[in-house]
Amino acid sequence: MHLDMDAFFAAIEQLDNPEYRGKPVVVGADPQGGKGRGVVSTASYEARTYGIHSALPISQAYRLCPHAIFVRGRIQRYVELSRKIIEIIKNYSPVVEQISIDEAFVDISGSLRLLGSAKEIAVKLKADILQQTGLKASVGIAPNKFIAKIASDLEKPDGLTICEQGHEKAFLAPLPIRKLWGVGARTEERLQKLGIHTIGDIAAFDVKKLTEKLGVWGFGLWKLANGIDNRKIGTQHKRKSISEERTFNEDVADYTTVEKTLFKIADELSRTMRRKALKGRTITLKLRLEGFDTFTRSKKLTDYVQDADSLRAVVVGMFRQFPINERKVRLVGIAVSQLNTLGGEQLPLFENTPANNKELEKLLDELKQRFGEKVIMRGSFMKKK
Ligand code: TTP
Ligand code: MG
Repeated sequence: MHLDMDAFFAAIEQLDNPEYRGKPVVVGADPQGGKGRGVVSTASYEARTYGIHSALPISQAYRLCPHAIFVRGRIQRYVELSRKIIEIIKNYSPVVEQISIDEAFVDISGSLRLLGSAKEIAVKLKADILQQTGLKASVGIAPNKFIAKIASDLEKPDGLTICEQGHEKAFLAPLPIRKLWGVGARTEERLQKLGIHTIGDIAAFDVKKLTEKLGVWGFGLWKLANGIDNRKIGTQHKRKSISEERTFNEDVADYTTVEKTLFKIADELSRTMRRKALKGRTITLKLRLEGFDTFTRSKKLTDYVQDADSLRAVVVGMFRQFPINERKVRLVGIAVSQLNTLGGEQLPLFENTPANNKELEKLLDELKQRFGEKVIMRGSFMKKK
């Protein structure tokens, strides 16, 4: 079973603010009367009828529907409900693999004798979630993960879609290739040139020819299209990355400002990582330049890191090397991936990492926790009066 909540952030806003119900709600950056610069996190289904969707620039969302209710996210509340939903799911099976804030795979094959058919389980689970949280979920049930995930999306919102064993190929055949994992606009175009429009077209395509055209990846696609996916549902799925980004109010031409912002983000990210006892080995710089061109640069380190100094050094290094050609910067962000929980860490052997720094960061965390964010800050963040 794959379960995915409907318009998750927006549905929670409608839940907590009854006056928003039945209306277009857009969760995301501040639209600032159409001049806002961030993006849409998600939109209620009412707002989607205007063409608003996740990742759309907020200014465009404003243009499409200026009378929508625009709200900033309240991530803590969303996490709280996400946890509650996972707990409810665990009443139906202990094998739950959460894959994002609002979706999870559930292996219900061991629950059938106790709880009834797959469909009965899904109906009860959806009703439980609605009753205990006031939120609606869409569920897909299939013989494997890949099809279950596709199925949960087909009848959204409040959907329940089942693909019976033995019907995998027939179920997939009429669907557009976009539904296949990893097929974006570019691949879609390449496949269409080969006369491929549906998943059924891929399944029927000569596998050798497809592999010639697309490489091993073509073989992967062909297998999925034929309903073959043997991945198990893993319970202790780890979070893959942690990130923070900032959209500037105006495109920034002064790169010192950009670097300072990177410092700030590194500081915050490092604090979050300490709070969650995480460290990471791959550091990614995200850069969006004027005109919305977006780039990422990653670096894999030899050691797992968590401290702000390391994050800063790596991202600023990548930023300085980036062929920016005097273009202005719209957004910067940092992501840390290849995460690991703390303990048993390999300390760098040949680098000079002052133990003092760790102590300092710990102290800063404690101060901020006790006296608030602004009680102490690095000199480089201070504004000249
Ligand atoms: P999704 O499940 O992709 O979207 P959704 O739950 O809002 O809508 P639906 O599933 O009914 O199509 O993502 C879950 C939440 O994650 C979403 O409510 C907000 C957040 N999110 C973002 O912040 N940015 C994004 O680009 C996406 C896709 C999601
Ligand atoms: Mg969802």
